Amino acid sequence: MKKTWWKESVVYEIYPRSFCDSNGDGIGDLNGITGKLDYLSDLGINVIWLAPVYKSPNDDNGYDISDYRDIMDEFGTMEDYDHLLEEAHKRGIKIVMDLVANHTSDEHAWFVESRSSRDNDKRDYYIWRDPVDGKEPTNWGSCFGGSAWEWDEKTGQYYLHCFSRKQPDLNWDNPRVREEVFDLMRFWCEKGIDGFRMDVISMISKKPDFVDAPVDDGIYGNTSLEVSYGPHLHEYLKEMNQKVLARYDLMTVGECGGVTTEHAKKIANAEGTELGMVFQFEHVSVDGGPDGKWYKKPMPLPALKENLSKWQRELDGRAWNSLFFGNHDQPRIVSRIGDNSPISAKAAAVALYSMQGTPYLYQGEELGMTNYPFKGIEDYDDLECINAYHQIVEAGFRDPEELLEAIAYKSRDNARTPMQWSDEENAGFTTGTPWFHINPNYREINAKSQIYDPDSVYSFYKRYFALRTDSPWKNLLVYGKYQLLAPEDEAVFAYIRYADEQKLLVVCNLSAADRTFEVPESVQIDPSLSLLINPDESQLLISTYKDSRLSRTLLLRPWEAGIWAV
Ligand code: TEU
Ligand code: CA
Repeated sequence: MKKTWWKESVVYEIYPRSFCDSNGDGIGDLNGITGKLDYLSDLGINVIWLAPVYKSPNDDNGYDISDYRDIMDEFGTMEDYDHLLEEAHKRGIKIVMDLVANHTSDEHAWFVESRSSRDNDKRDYYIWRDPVDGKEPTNWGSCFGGSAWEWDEKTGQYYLHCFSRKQPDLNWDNPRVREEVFDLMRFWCEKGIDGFRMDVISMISKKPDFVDAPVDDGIYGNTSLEVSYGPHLHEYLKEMNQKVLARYDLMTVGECGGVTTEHAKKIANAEGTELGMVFQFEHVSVDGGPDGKWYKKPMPLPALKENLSKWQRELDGRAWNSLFFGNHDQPRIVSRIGDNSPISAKAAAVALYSMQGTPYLYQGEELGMTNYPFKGIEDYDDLECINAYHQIVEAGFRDPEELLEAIAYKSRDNARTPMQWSDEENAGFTTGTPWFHINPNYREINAKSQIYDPDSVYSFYKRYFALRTDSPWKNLLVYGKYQLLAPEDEAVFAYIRYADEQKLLVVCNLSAADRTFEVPESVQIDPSLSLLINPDESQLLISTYKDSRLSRTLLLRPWEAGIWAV
Protein backbone atom coordinates (compact mmCIF):
# COMPACT_ATOMS: atom_id res chain seq x y z
CA MET A 1 0.00 0.00 0.00
CA LYS A 2 1.41 3.32 -1.07
CA LYS A 3 2.23 5.56 1.88
CA THR A 4 0.76 9.05 2.02
CA TRP A 5 0.44 11.71 4.72
CA TRP A 6 -3.32 11.57 4.80
CA LYS A 7 -3.34 7.84 5.50
CA GLU A 8 -1.15 8.55 8.52
CA SER A 9 -3.16 11.52 9.78
CA VAL A 10 -5.91 11.90 12.35
CA VAL A 11 -8.77 14.08 11.10
CA TYR A 12 -10.86 16.26 13.42
CA GLU A 13 -14.18 17.53 12.13
CA ILE A 14 -15.24 21.03 13.19
CA TYR A 15 -18.84 22.17 12.91
CA PRO A 16 -18.02 25.88 13.14
CA ARG A 17 -21.42 27.05 14.32
CA SER A 18 -21.08 25.02 17.51
CA PHE A 19 -17.33 25.07 18.11
CA CYS A 20 -16.36 28.37 19.70
CA ASP A 21 -17.86 31.85 19.62
CA SER A 22 -15.28 34.64 19.70
CA ASN A 23 -17.53 37.71 19.59
CA GLY A 24 -20.46 36.97 21.87
CA ASP A 25 -23.21 36.69 19.24
CA GLY A 26 -23.90 33.11 20.32
CA ILE A 27 -22.65 31.55 17.07
CA GLY A 28 -19.30 29.84 16.67
CA ASP A 29 -16.97 31.49 14.16
CA LEU A 30 -13.59 31.34 12.43
CA ASN A 31 -11.74 33.38 15.03
CA GLY A 32 -13.17 31.05 17.65
CA ILE A 33 -11.51 28.13 15.83
CA THR A 34 -8.20 29.98 15.51
CA GLY A 35 -8.26 30.56 19.26
CA LYS A 36 -8.52 26.82 19.86
CA LEU A 37 -5.73 25.67 17.55
CA ASP A 38 -3.37 25.15 20.48
CA TYR A 39 -5.97 22.90 22.07
CA LEU A 40 -6.19 20.84 18.85
CA SER A 41 -2.44 20.74 18.47
CA ASP A 42 -2.09 19.46 22.04
CA LEU A 43 -4.68 16.76 21.33
CA GLY A 44 -2.43 15.60 18.51
CA ILE A 45 -4.71 15.80 15.48
CA ASN A 46 -3.19 16.53 12.07
CA VAL A 47 -6.07 17.64 9.88
CA ILE A 48 -9.18 19.75 10.40
CA TRP A 49 -12.20 18.97 8.25
CA LEU A 50 -14.05 22.25 8.30
CA ALA A 51 -17.79 21.87 7.72
CA PRO A 52 -19.02 24.58 5.32
CA VAL A 53 -18.06 28.17 6.12
CA TYR A 54 -19.17 29.71 2.82
CA LYS A 55 -21.88 32.33 2.36
CA SER A 56 -25.19 30.66 3.05
CA PRO A 57 -28.76 31.45 4.06
CA ASN A 58 -28.44 28.49 6.46
CA ASP A 59 -31.46 26.47 5.52
CA ASP A 60 -29.26 23.42 6.18
CA ASN A 61 -26.57 25.10 8.29
CA GLY A 62 -24.16 25.97 5.50
CA TYR A 63 -24.79 22.93 3.28
CA ASP A 64 -26.78 25.35 1.12
CA ILE A 65 -24.15 27.65 -0.37
CA SER A 66 -24.98 30.96 -2.02
CA ASP A 67 -21.38 32.02 -2.71
CA TYR A 68 -18.46 29.58 -2.78
CA ARG A 69 -15.88 32.34 -2.78
CA ASP A 70 -17.04 34.19 0.31
CA ILE A 71 -17.44 33.50 4.02
CA MET A 72 -20.74 33.26 5.90
CA ASP A 73 -21.44 36.55 7.69
CA GLU A 74 -21.85 34.92 11.11
CA PHE A 75 -18.49 33.14 10.77
CA GLY A 76 -16.35 36.18 9.90
CA THR A 77 -14.48 37.40 6.86
CA MET A 78 -12.07 36.07 4.25
CA GLU A 79 -9.26 37.73 6.25
CA ASP A 80 -10.32 35.68 9.27
CA TYR A 81 -10.21 32.57 7.09
CA ASP A 82 -6.74 33.33 5.75
CA HIS A 83 -5.57 33.93 9.30
CA LEU A 84 -7.01 30.60 10.45
CA LEU A 85 -5.28 28.76 7.60
CA GLU A 86 -1.97 30.43 8.33
CA GLU A 87 -2.13 29.77 12.07
CA ALA A 88 -3.14 26.16 11.50
CA HIS A 89 -0.23 25.61 9.11
CA LYS A 90 2.17 27.16 11.63
CA ARG A 91 1.19 24.38 13.99
CA GLY A 92 1.46 21.67 11.38
CA ILE A 93 -2.32 21.28 11.14
CA LYS A 94 -3.83 20.96 7.68
CA ILE A 95 -7.26 22.19 6.65
CA VAL A 96 -9.68 20.27 4.45
CA MET A 97 -12.66 22.20 3.10
CA ASP A 98 -16.17 20.85 2.69
CA LEU A 99 -17.04 20.89 -1.01
CA VAL A 100 -20.82 20.92 -1.32
CA ALA A 101 -21.27 20.84 -5.06
CA ASN A 102 -24.06 18.37 -5.74
CA HIS A 103 -26.37 21.31 -5.05
CA THR A 104 -26.25 25.01 -4.27
CA SER A 105 -28.55 27.30 -2.34
CA ASP A 106 -31.57 28.54 -4.27
CA GLU A 107 -30.11 31.96 -3.44
CA HIS A 108 -26.90 31.26 -5.39
CA ALA A 109 -26.56 33.62 -8.38
CA TRP A 110 -26.54 30.63 -10.77
CA PHE A 111 -29.94 29.49 -9.56
CA VAL A 112 -31.39 32.98 -9.47
CA GLU A 113 -30.48 33.25 -13.16
CA SER A 114 -31.49 29.70 -13.97
CA ARG A 115 -35.01 30.15 -12.64
CA SER A 116 -35.46 33.58 -14.24
CA SER A 117 -36.61 32.20 -17.59
CA ARG A 118 -36.63 29.04 -19.66
CA ASP A 119 -34.18 30.44 -22.14
CA ASN A 120 -31.73 31.84 -19.62
CA ASP A 121 -28.13 31.00 -20.36
CA LYS A 122 -27.85 29.13 -17.03
CA ARG A 123 -31.18 27.29 -17.26
CA ASP A 124 -29.33 24.03 -17.82
CA TYR A 125 -27.10 24.49 -14.75
CA TYR A 126 -29.89 22.80 -12.77
CA ILE A 127 -32.30 19.95 -13.42
CA TRP A 128 -35.62 21.23 -14.80
CA ARG A 129 -38.46 18.98 -15.96
CA ASP A 130 -41.96 19.41 -17.31
CA PRO A 131 -44.88 18.04 -15.31
CA VAL A 132 -46.01 14.52 -16.17
CA ASP A 133 -49.82 14.08 -16.13
CA GLY A 134 -50.05 17.44 -14.41
CA LYS A 135 -47.83 16.50 -11.52
CA GLU A 136 -44.25 15.79 -10.42
CA PRO A 137 -42.16 14.01 -13.08
CA THR A 138 -41.32 11.13 -10.69
CA ASN A 139 -42.33 9.89 -7.23
CA TRP A 140 -38.96 10.80 -5.72
CA GLY A 141 -38.83 12.04 -2.14
CA SER A 142 -36.47 14.63 -0.74
CA CYS A 143 -34.04 13.45 1.90
CA PHE A 144 -35.56 16.10 4.16
CA GLY A 145 -39.23 15.23 3.58
CA GLY A 146 -41.76 15.98 0.87
CA SER A 147 -41.26 15.59 -2.85
CA ALA A 148 -37.82 16.05 -4.41
CA TRP A 149 -39.47 18.22 -7.06
CA GLU A 150 -40.41 21.86 -6.54
CA TRP A 151 -42.82 23.60 -8.85
CA ASP A 152 -41.66 26.91 -10.27
CA GLU A 153 -44.76 28.95 -11.04
CA LYS A 154 -43.02 31.52 -13.19
CA THR A 155 -41.42 29.20 -15.72
CA GLY A 156 -43.88 26.34 -15.42
CA GLN A 157 -41.41 23.57 -14.66
CA TYR A 158 -40.20 21.55 -11.69
CA TYR A 159 -36.62 21.61 -10.41
CA LEU A 160 -34.98 18.70 -8.64
CA HIS A 161 -33.76 19.00 -5.04
CA CYS A 162 -32.61 15.80 -3.38
CA PHE A 163 -32.34 17.72 -0.12
CA SER A 164 -34.39 20.78 0.93
CA ARG A 165 -36.25 22.91 -1.62
CA LYS A 166 -33.61 25.53 -0.92
CA GLN A 167 -30.91 23.12 -2.18
CA PRO A 168 -31.50 22.67 -5.94
CA ASP A 169 -29.32 19.96 -7.55
CA LEU A 170 -26.72 21.08 -10.05
CA ASN A 171 -26.69 19.45 -13.46
CA TRP A 172 -23.21 17.91 -13.66
CA ASP A 173 -23.96 16.58 -17.15
CA ASN A 174 -23.50 20.15 -18.30
CA PRO A 175 -19.75 20.64 -18.91
CA ARG A 176 -20.04 24.31 -17.96
CA VAL A 177 -21.24 23.32 -14.49
CA ARG A 178 -18.24 21.04 -14.06
CA GLU A 179 -15.90 23.84 -15.12
CA GLU A 180 -17.55 26.20 -12.62
CA VAL A 181 -17.02 23.69 -9.82
CA PHE A 182 -13.42 22.97 -10.84
CA ASP A 183 -12.82 26.68 -10.93
CA LEU A 184 -14.04 27.31 -7.41
CA MET A 185 -11.97 24.34 -6.24
CA ARG A 186 -8.88 25.98 -7.78
CA PHE A 187 -9.73 29.21 -5.97
CA TRP A 188 -9.40 27.39 -2.62
CA CYS A 189 -6.42 25.31 -3.70
CA GLU A 190 -4.57 28.48 -4.64
CA LYS A 191 -5.11 29.71 -1.09
CA GLY A 192 -3.12 26.69 0.05
CA ILE A 193 -5.81 24.48 1.55
CA ASP A 194 -4.99 20.82 2.02
CA GLY A 195 -7.96 18.99 0.61
CA PHE A 196 -11.67 18.50 0.17
CA ARG A 197 -14.35 16.48 1.86
CA MET A 198 -16.94 16.11 -0.89
CA ASP A 199 -20.56 16.24 0.19
CA VAL A 200 -22.80 13.55 -1.38
CA ILE A 201 -20.38 13.27 -4.27
CA SER A 202 -22.01 9.92 -5.08
CA MET A 203 -25.06 11.82 -6.41
CA ILE A 204 -23.46 14.04 -9.04
CA SER A 205 -24.22 11.69 -11.92
CA LYS A 206 -27.95 10.98 -12.05
CA LYS A 207 -29.26 7.94 -13.91
CA PRO A 208 -30.61 9.31 -17.19
CA ASP A 209 -34.05 7.71 -17.33
CA PHE A 210 -35.81 9.56 -14.45
CA VAL A 211 -38.21 6.77 -13.56
CA ASP A 212 -40.20 6.16 -10.38
CA ALA A 213 -38.25 4.56 -7.56
CA PRO A 214 -39.42 1.86 -5.14
CA VAL A 215 -41.40 3.35 -2.26
CA ASP A 216 -39.81 2.29 1.00
CA ASP A 217 -41.02 4.91 3.47
CA GLY A 218 -44.66 4.35 2.50
CA ILE A 219 -44.98 7.70 0.72
CA TYR A 220 -42.17 8.65 -1.66
CA GLY A 221 -39.81 6.79 -3.96
CA ASN A 222 -36.24 6.22 -2.80
CA THR A 223 -34.51 9.00 -4.70
CA SER A 224 -31.00 8.03 -3.82
CA LEU A 225 -31.33 4.78 -5.82
CA GLU A 226 -32.00 6.81 -8.96
CA VAL A 227 -29.60 9.69 -8.48
CA SER A 228 -26.53 7.93 -7.04
CA TYR A 229 -23.72 6.12 -8.87
CA GLY A 230 -25.01 7.15 -12.27
CA PRO A 231 -23.20 6.27 -15.50
CA HIS A 232 -20.77 9.23 -15.45
CA LEU A 233 -19.71 9.31 -11.81
CA HIS A 234 -16.25 7.82 -12.28
CA GLU A 235 -15.72 9.82 -15.46
CA TYR A 236 -16.52 13.11 -13.69
CA LEU A 237 -14.29 12.25 -10.74
CA LYS A 238 -11.42 11.41 -13.09
CA GLU A 239 -11.96 14.67 -14.91
CA MET A 240 -11.89 16.55 -11.59
CA ASN A 241 -8.76 14.67 -10.65
CA GLN A 242 -6.96 15.56 -13.87
CA LYS A 243 -8.09 19.16 -14.00
CA VAL A 244 -7.69 20.04 -10.31
CA LEU A 245 -6.73 17.45 -7.73
CA ALA A 246 -3.61 16.04 -9.38
CA ARG A 247 -2.06 19.50 -9.52
CA TYR A 248 -1.90 19.82 -5.74
CA ASP A 249 -1.02 17.58 -2.80
CA LEU A 250 -4.49 17.06 -1.37
CA MET A 251 -6.43 14.81 0.92
CA THR A 252 -9.77 13.97 -0.67
CA VAL A 253 -12.66 12.08 0.82
CA GLY A 254 -15.93 11.46 -0.92
CA GLU A 255 -19.10 11.17 1.10
CA CYS A 256 -20.72 8.13 -0.49
CA GLY A 257 -24.00 7.03 1.09
CA GLY A 258 -25.07 3.59 -0.07
CA VAL A 259 -21.75 2.89 -1.76
CA THR A 260 -20.91 -0.70 -2.65
CA THR A 261 -17.39 -1.98 -2.12
CA GLU A 262 -17.14 -2.27 -5.92
CA HIS A 263 -17.72 1.45 -6.44
CA ALA A 264 -15.60 2.32 -3.40
CA LYS A 265 -12.67 0.39 -4.85
CA LYS A 266 -12.87 2.57 -7.93
CA ILE A 267 -13.52 5.89 -6.17
CA ALA A 268 -10.73 5.47 -3.64
CA ASN A 269 -8.49 3.38 -5.89
CA ALA A 270 -4.88 3.00 -4.80
CA GLU A 271 -3.59 4.56 -8.05
CA GLY A 272 -5.32 7.78 -7.01
CA THR A 273 -7.11 8.47 -10.29
CA GLU A 274 -10.31 9.55 -8.53
CA LEU A 275 -10.39 10.35 -4.78
CA GLY A 276 -8.28 9.36 -1.78
CA MET A 277 -10.92 7.85 0.48
CA VAL A 278 -14.60 7.11 0.77
CA PHE A 279 -16.84 7.91 3.71
CA GLN A 280 -19.49 5.19 3.79
CA PHE A 281 -22.36 4.65 6.21
CA GLU A 282 -23.25 0.96 6.30
CA HIS A 283 -21.81 0.45 9.76
CA VAL A 284 -23.84 3.32 11.23
CA SER A 285 -26.99 1.97 9.60
CA VAL A 286 -27.03 -1.51 11.16
CA ASP A 287 -29.11 -0.16 14.04
CA GLY A 288 -31.72 1.35 11.71
CA GLY A 289 -35.15 0.01 10.79
CA PRO A 290 -36.83 -1.21 7.59
CA ASP A 291 -37.69 2.33 6.51
CA GLY A 292 -34.69 4.26 7.69
CA LYS A 293 -32.85 5.54 10.69
CA TRP A 294 -35.64 6.60 13.09
CA TYR A 295 -35.45 3.66 15.46
CA LYS A 296 -34.03 3.36 18.92
CA LYS A 297 -32.39 0.02 19.39
CA PRO A 298 -29.03 -1.16 20.59
CA MET A 299 -26.21 -1.48 18.07
CA PRO A 300 -26.09 -5.22 17.20
CA LEU A 301 -22.40 -5.90 17.67
CA PRO A 302 -22.00 -9.02 15.49
CA ALA A 303 -23.63 -7.19 12.55
CA LEU A 304 -21.47 -4.12 13.16
CA LYS A 305 -18.30 -6.23 13.27
CA GLU A 306 -19.25 -8.18 10.18
CA ASN A 307 -19.85 -4.97 8.27
CA LEU A 308 -16.69 -3.19 9.35
CA SER A 309 -14.69 -6.34 8.62
CA LYS A 310 -16.13 -6.56 5.13
CA TRP A 311 -14.85 -3.06 4.41
CA GLN A 312 -11.47 -3.88 5.92
CA ARG A 313 -11.14 -7.03 3.82
CA GLU A 314 -12.44 -5.63 0.54
CA LEU A 315 -10.49 -2.39 0.48
CA ASP A 316 -7.20 -3.77 1.80
CA GLY A 317 -4.45 -3.09 -0.73
CA ARG A 318 -6.95 -1.64 -3.22
CA ALA A 319 -8.51 1.46 -1.69
CA TRP A 320 -8.64 3.35 1.59
CA ASN A 321 -11.21 3.47 4.40
CA SER A 322 -12.32 6.30 6.67
CA LEU A 323 -12.76 5.23 10.29
CA PHE A 324 -15.61 7.07 12.00
CA PHE A 325 -18.67 6.63 14.17
CA GLY A 326 -19.57 10.25 14.64
CA ASN A 327 -19.88 13.33 12.48
CA HIS A 328 -22.25 16.27 12.27
CA ASP A 329 -25.01 13.99 10.92
CA GLN A 330 -24.72 11.27 13.57
CA PRO A 331 -25.73 11.04 17.21
CA ARG A 332 -22.97 10.90 19.79
CA ILE A 333 -20.85 7.75 19.74
CA VAL A 334 -20.71 7.46 23.54
CA SER A 335 -24.52 7.36 23.64
CA ARG A 336 -24.76 4.80 20.84
CA ILE A 337 -21.87 2.35 21.12
CA GLY A 338 -21.24 3.27 24.75
CA ASP A 339 -23.41 3.90 27.80
CA ASN A 340 -22.50 7.58 28.24
CA SER A 341 -19.67 6.70 30.63
CA PRO A 342 -16.17 8.06 29.96
CA ILE A 343 -14.67 4.58 29.87
CA SER A 344 -17.14 3.48 27.20
CA ALA A 345 -15.98 6.41 25.04
CA LYS A 346 -12.41 5.16 25.38
CA ALA A 347 -13.34 1.56 24.57
CA ALA A 348 -15.23 2.61 21.43
CA ALA A 349 -12.20 4.59 20.28
CA VAL A 350 -9.87 1.60 20.64
CA ALA A 351 -12.29 -0.65 18.76
CA LEU A 352 -12.79 1.79 15.89
CA TYR A 353 -9.45 3.48 15.39
CA SER A 354 -7.27 0.39 15.56
CA MET A 355 -8.55 -0.76 12.18
CA GLN A 356 -6.96 0.07 8.81
CA GLY A 357 -7.95 3.50 7.50
CA THR A 358 -7.78 7.15 8.44
CA PRO A 359 -9.34 8.02 11.82
CA TYR A 360 -11.91 10.82 11.96
CA LEU A 361 -13.23 12.25 15.16
CA TYR A 362 -15.98 14.77 15.55
CA GLN A 363 -15.68 17.74 17.90
CA GLY A 364 -16.47 16.83 21.48
CA GLU A 365 -15.88 13.10 20.99
CA GLU A 366 -12.51 13.58 22.66
CA LEU A 367 -14.39 14.73 25.77
CA GLY A 368 -16.99 11.98 25.68
CA MET A 369 -19.76 14.49 24.90
CA THR A 370 -23.14 12.76 24.98
CA ASN A 371 -26.51 13.01 23.26
CA TYR A 372 -28.74 15.85 24.46
CA PRO A 373 -31.86 15.12 26.57
CA PHE A 374 -34.32 16.23 23.88
CA LYS A 375 -38.05 16.01 24.70
CA GLY A 376 -40.62 17.61 22.36
CA ILE A 377 -40.22 18.26 18.64
CA GLU A 378 -40.00 22.00 19.44
CA ASP A 379 -36.59 21.31 21.06
CA TYR A 380 -34.97 20.68 17.68
CA ASP A 381 -33.32 22.90 15.09
CA ASP A 382 -32.55 20.43 12.30
CA LEU A 383 -34.93 20.33 9.35
CA GLU A 384 -34.26 16.63 8.76
CA CYS A 385 -35.85 15.38 11.98
CA ILE A 386 -38.49 18.11 12.23
CA ASN A 387 -39.80 17.37 8.74
CA ALA A 388 -39.53 13.60 9.25
CA TYR A 389 -41.56 13.84 12.46
CA HIS A 390 -44.43 15.74 10.85
CA GLN A 391 -44.45 13.61 7.73
CA ILE A 392 -44.49 10.30 9.59
CA VAL A 393 -47.02 11.42 12.19
CA GLU A 394 -49.36 12.95 9.61
CA ALA A 395 -49.30 9.74 7.60
CA GLY A 396 -50.27 7.92 10.80
CA PHE A 397 -47.40 5.45 10.45
CA ARG A 398 -45.99 5.57 13.94
CA ASP A 399 -46.91 6.36 17.49
CA PRO A 400 -45.71 9.96 18.03
CA GLU A 401 -44.24 9.21 21.48
CA GLU A 402 -42.23 6.26 20.26
CA LEU A 403 -41.08 8.24 17.22
CA LEU A 404 -39.96 11.13 19.44
CA GLU A 405 -37.82 8.74 21.45
CA ALA A 406 -36.19 7.47 18.28
CA ILE A 407 -35.59 11.02 17.09
CA ALA A 408 -34.04 11.98 20.43
CA TYR A 409 -31.70 9.02 19.99
CA LYS A 410 -30.75 9.58 16.34
CA SER A 411 -31.23 13.27 15.56
CA ARG A 412 -28.32 15.10 13.97
CA ASP A 413 -28.94 17.82 16.57
CA ASN A 414 -27.25 15.60 19.16
CA ALA A 415 -23.97 16.40 17.46
CA ARG A 416 -24.76 20.07 17.06
CA THR A 417 -25.04 21.28 20.65
CA PRO A 418 -22.13 23.62 21.44
CA MET A 419 -18.69 22.37 22.48
CA GLN A 420 -18.29 22.11 26.22
CA TRP A 421 -15.13 24.04 26.96
CA SER A 422 -15.49 24.65 30.69
CA ASP A 423 -17.88 24.57 33.63
CA GLU A 424 -18.45 28.30 33.34
CA GLU A 425 -21.66 29.83 32.02
CA ASN A 426 -22.70 28.49 28.60
CA ALA A 427 -19.94 25.91 28.91
CA GLY A 428 -17.44 28.57 27.91
CA PHE A 429 -18.77 28.40 24.33
CA THR A 430 -20.06 31.99 24.23
CA THR A 431 -20.42 35.04 26.43
CA GLY A 432 -23.76 35.75 24.70
CA THR A 433 -26.87 33.67 24.19
CA PRO A 434 -25.95 30.38 22.50
CA TRP A 435 -27.73 29.71 19.19
CA PHE A 436 -28.68 26.21 20.40
CA HIS A 437 -29.13 24.28 23.64
CA ILE A 438 -26.08 23.50 25.68
CA ASN A 439 -26.06 20.05 27.20
CA PRO A 440 -26.73 20.47 30.95
CA ASN A 441 -23.98 17.94 31.68
CA TYR A 442 -21.30 20.52 30.77
CA ARG A 443 -20.44 20.97 34.45
CA GLU A 444 -19.16 17.39 34.52
CA ILE A 445 -18.10 16.99 30.89
CA ASN A 446 -15.86 19.81 29.65
CA ALA A 447 -12.43 20.37 28.17
CA LYS A 448 -11.03 22.43 31.01
CA SER A 449 -11.45 19.70 33.58
CA GLN A 450 -10.05 17.02 31.26
CA ILE A 451 -6.91 18.48 29.75
CA TYR A 452 -4.74 17.97 32.83
CA ASP A 453 -6.52 14.90 34.15
CA PRO A 454 -4.49 11.84 33.09
CA ASP A 455 -7.56 9.61 33.40
CA SER A 456 -9.86 11.73 31.26
CA VAL A 457 -11.28 10.79 27.87
CA TYR A 458 -9.26 13.66 26.43
CA SER A 459 -5.96 12.32 27.82
CA PHE A 460 -6.80 8.85 26.60
CA TYR A 461 -7.54 10.08 23.06
CA LYS A 462 -4.30 12.03 23.13
CA ARG A 463 -2.26 8.98 24.18
CA TYR A 464 -4.10 6.84 21.67
CA PHE A 465 -3.47 9.16 18.71
CA ALA A 466 0.19 9.50 19.65
CA LEU A 467 0.42 5.74 19.27
CA ARG A 468 -1.05 6.01 15.79
CA THR A 469 0.87 9.02 14.53
CA ASP A 470 4.17 8.98 16.39
CA SER A 471 5.28 5.65 17.82
CA PRO A 472 7.10 2.49 16.73
CA TRP A 473 3.65 0.94 16.15
CA LYS A 474 2.53 3.62 13.74
CA ASN A 475 3.13 1.68 10.53
CA LEU A 476 1.43 -1.41 11.78
CA LEU A 477 -1.59 0.54 13.05
CA VAL A 478 -1.95 2.52 9.84
CA TYR A 479 -1.07 0.01 7.14
CA GLY A 480 -1.22 -3.43 8.75
CA LYS A 481 -3.66 -6.07 7.56
CA TYR A 482 -6.77 -6.91 9.57
CA GLN A 483 -8.32 -10.14 10.71
CA LEU A 484 -11.47 -10.35 12.82
CA LEU A 485 -11.60 -12.79 15.75
CA ALA A 486 -14.70 -14.31 17.37
CA PRO A 487 -17.24 -12.84 14.92
CA GLU A 488 -20.23 -14.15 16.87
CA ASP A 489 -19.25 -12.69 20.24
CA GLU A 490 -22.03 -10.28 21.23
CA ALA A 491 -19.94 -8.04 23.46
CA VAL A 492 -16.29 -8.39 22.54
CA PHE A 493 -14.81 -6.82 19.43
CA ALA A 494 -11.43 -8.44 18.86
CA TYR A 495 -9.09 -8.49 15.92
CA ILE A 496 -5.50 -8.78 14.80
CA ARG A 497 -3.46 -6.29 12.83
CA TYR A 498 -0.36 -7.75 11.22
CA ALA A 499 2.44 -6.98 8.81
CA ASP A 500 5.57 -9.03 8.22
CA GLU A 501 6.58 -10.43 11.60
CA GLN A 502 4.69 -7.87 13.69
CA LYS A 503 1.29 -8.50 15.24
CA LEU A 504 -1.12 -6.48 17.33
CA LEU A 505 -4.02 -7.98 19.21
CA VAL A 506 -6.96 -5.64 19.84
CA VAL A 507 -9.57 -6.79 22.36
CA CYS A 508 -12.48 -4.57 23.37
CA ASN A 509 -15.27 -5.42 25.74
CA LEU A 510 -18.02 -3.18 24.41
CA SER A 511 -20.37 -3.84 27.30
CA ALA A 512 -20.86 -2.78 30.90
CA ALA A 513 -20.64 -6.40 32.12
CA ASP A 514 -17.67 -8.67 32.86
CA ARG A 515 -16.83 -10.95 29.94
CA THR A 516 -14.42 -13.72 29.17
CA PHE A 517 -12.46 -13.89 25.96
CA GLU A 518 -10.48 -16.90 24.83
CA VAL A 519 -7.34 -15.73 23.05
CA PRO A 520 -6.67 -18.21 20.24
CA GLU A 521 -3.27 -19.92 20.13
CA SER A 522 -3.00 -19.29 16.45
CA VAL A 523 -4.99 -17.60 13.75
CA GLN A 524 -5.10 -19.11 10.28
CA ILE A 525 -5.06 -16.24 7.80
CA ASP A 526 -4.76 -18.37 4.67
CA PRO A 527 -3.31 -21.81 3.90
CA SER A 528 0.23 -20.46 3.95
CA LEU A 529 -0.02 -18.06 6.89
CA SER A 530 -0.84 -18.77 10.48
CA LEU A 531 -0.18 -16.26 13.24
CA LEU A 532 0.79 -17.51 16.69
CA ILE A 533 -0.36 -15.58 19.74
CA ASN A 534 1.57 -16.02 22.94
CA PRO A 535 0.12 -14.00 25.84
CA ASP A 536 3.29 -14.56 27.88
CA GLU A 537 5.32 -12.59 25.39
CA SER A 538 3.01 -9.67 24.95
CA GLN A 539 3.46 -5.99 25.48
CA LEU A 540 0.55 -3.73 26.40
CA LEU A 541 0.40 -0.59 24.25
CA ILE A 542 -2.71 1.04 25.68
CA SER A 543 -5.73 0.06 27.71
CA THR A 544 -8.82 1.56 29.28
CA TYR A 545 -7.62 0.09 32.62
CA LYS A 546 -4.22 0.73 34.17
CA ASP A 547 -3.54 -2.90 35.02
CA SER A 548 -4.75 -4.86 31.98
CA ARG A 549 -2.85 -8.09 31.52
CA LEU A 550 -3.15 -10.52 28.63
CA SER A 551 -3.78 -14.18 29.33
CA ARG A 552 -5.08 -17.10 27.30
CA THR A 553 -8.41 -16.87 29.08
CA LEU A 554 -8.87 -13.17 29.36
CA LEU A 555 -11.23 -11.83 32.01
CA LEU A 556 -12.47 -8.49 30.77
CA ARG A 557 -13.92 -5.90 33.08
CA PRO A 558 -16.70 -3.52 31.90
CA TRP A 559 -15.48 -1.59 28.84
CA GLU A 560 -11.97 -3.02 29.17
CA ALA A 561 -10.25 -2.49 25.84
CA GLY A 562 -6.61 -2.77 24.99
CA ILE A 563 -3.98 -3.31 22.34
CA TRP A 564 -1.15 -5.75 22.82
CA ALA A 565 1.86 -6.40 20.66
CA VAL A 566 2.06 -10.20 20.54
O1 TEU B 1 -25.29 14.44 4.06
C1 TEU B 1 -25.65 13.50 3.09
C2 TEU B 1 -26.72 12.62 3.37
O2 TEU B 1 -26.96 11.69 2.63
C3 TEU B 1 -27.64 12.92 4.51
O3 TEU B 1 -28.91 12.54 4.13
C4 TEU B 1 -27.27 12.15 5.66
O4 TEU B 1 -27.32 10.80 5.34
C5 TEU B 1 -28.24 12.48 6.71
O5 TEU B 1 -27.88 13.72 7.22
C6 TEU B 1 -28.22 11.48 7.79
O6 TEU B 1 -29.48 11.41 8.36
C7 TEU B 1 -24.61 15.55 3.62
C8 TEU B 1 -24.19 16.42 4.78
O7 TEU B 1 -23.29 15.72 5.59
C9 TEU B 1 -25.43 16.85 5.51
O8 TEU B 1 -25.13 17.56 6.68
C10 TEU B 1 -26.23 17.69 4.58
O9 TEU B 1 -27.45 18.03 5.18
C11 TEU B 1 -26.51 16.97 3.26
O10 TEU B 1 -25.37 16.33 2.72
C12 TEU B 1 -26.97 17.96 2.22
O11 TEU B 1 -25.90 18.77 1.85
CA1 CA C 1 -19.66 34.53 16.80
